[in-house]
Amino acid sequence: MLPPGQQAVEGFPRFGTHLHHPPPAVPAHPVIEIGGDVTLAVPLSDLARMPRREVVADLHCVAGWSAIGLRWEGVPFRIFYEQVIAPALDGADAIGHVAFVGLDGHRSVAAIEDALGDDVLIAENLDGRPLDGDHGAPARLVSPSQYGFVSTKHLSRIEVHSGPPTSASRSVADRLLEEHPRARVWHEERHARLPGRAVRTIYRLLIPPIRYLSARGAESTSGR
Ligand SMILES: Nc1nc2c(c(=O)[nH]1)N[C@H]1C(S)=C(S)[C@@H](COP(=O)(O)O)O[C@H]1N2
Ligand SMILES: [Mo]
Repeated sequence: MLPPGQQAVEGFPRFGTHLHHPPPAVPAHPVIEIGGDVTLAVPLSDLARMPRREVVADLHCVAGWSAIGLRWEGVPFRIFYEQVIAPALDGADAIGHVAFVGLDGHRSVAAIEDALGDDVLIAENLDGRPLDGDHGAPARLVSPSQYGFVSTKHLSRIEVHSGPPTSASRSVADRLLEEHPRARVWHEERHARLPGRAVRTIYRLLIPPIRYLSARGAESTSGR
């Protein structure tokens, strides 16, 4: 069963706000920087020593397509938070939000209760293979209960904040299309200021052109 307003797609297309831009180059020694209320640099190779798990889940883009049955493997974000981030916090302020930033500048924000959900992973493998450039090499966030824009690919920076996240976008269009702060797929929380149902039709029309542009910027067009 799919969340309201979603349609299954064949395979797993590369899709994103990057449109035709090729995937960013993977650094020789990738690091996840931690910023906001703590400053740390965690080599990605450290993940190999942490508890890991597999999550089989669908990925739901806010535009209305869903890729079915993806098998992700990596470190649960909750474990990463508890073992790496929390010990470095001074404990004075409760963390309310987490921002996930990619090598290409993509930035998503999740409430701490959503980021610490059971199914949220820092994934390094998809369907038994290391992530390719299309789907977020060398590591990406996967938060299957939230719309795809939360699942930042090419993860390079995580920020933890006690205060509310600041939004730079101030134009009328930006405010109208402001992302929902929870973005839960089963609640159809597509946008902060518009009911989810209201944007279904217009988004559906945007799927083919975005998919076409994203595939043109892709490293491989082989799909899964
Ligand atoms: N770094 C980065 N992560 C990103 C995006 C992006 O443009 N850049 N797009 C997001 C959106 S809108 C969606 S739906 C999913 C799509 O994941 P896929 O390209 O692996 O299909 O990635 C998300 N993560
Ligand atoms: Mo998306």
